[in-house]
Amino acid sequence: MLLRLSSTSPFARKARLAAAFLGIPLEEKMADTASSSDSLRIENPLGKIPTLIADDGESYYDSRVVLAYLDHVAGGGRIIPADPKARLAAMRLEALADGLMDAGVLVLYEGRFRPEDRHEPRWLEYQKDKMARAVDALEKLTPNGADVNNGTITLACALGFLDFRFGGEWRASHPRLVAFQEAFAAACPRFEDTKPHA
Ligand SMILES: N[C@@H](CCC(=O)N[C@@H](CS)C(=O)NCC(=O)O)C(=O)O
Repeated sequence: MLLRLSSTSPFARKARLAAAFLGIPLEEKMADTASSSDSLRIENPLGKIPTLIADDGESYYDSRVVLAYLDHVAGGGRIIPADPKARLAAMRLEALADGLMDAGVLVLYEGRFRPEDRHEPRWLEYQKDKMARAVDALEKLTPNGADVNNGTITLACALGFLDFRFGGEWRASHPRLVAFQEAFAAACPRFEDTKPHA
């Protein structure tokens, strides 16, 4: 199985952590999302990472589908809870943490794709408000970092992304999330060595 990724993508980190937790070996190949000649755009028409190419050549994306596929390969019910209520809670946690990362990525892309004098402050504030509301809601949810599932994997990656790209400001006023991240790091292999770096 081949994972297309970058060393900084928090969504790709989800796939790396899920595979490590499940004991599934993944070959990794860096992708250049900006390059029209990268085969990523054939493997995934959206040109996004992560994209997983299974041994039979089938491509899986986005990160939620990749996690579901890896869980299936591992026999099912390992990182996607089998119990319907627990599954819905984990899926919602994943959706919230994914949304936090989506908003953060949009903030970053404003800087990457538009010259500074054309940044739209209202748009940036709109996205940053989403991020702030999501972090506050996540703190209230008090997720258990020792319980590794699709929701907690995504939350751990979202917090790592905030550390890397937004200076870890969330830490000062969200002690339960700090405790969550520590518990998750102890429970899930490769949390340290998949930390994003430039
Ligand atoms: N919903 C997607 C989001 C993935 C995503 O936004 N990946 C970014 C890198 S962090 C990307 O591929 N950006 C390139 C682009 O949008 O063209 C997922 O969960 O996999």
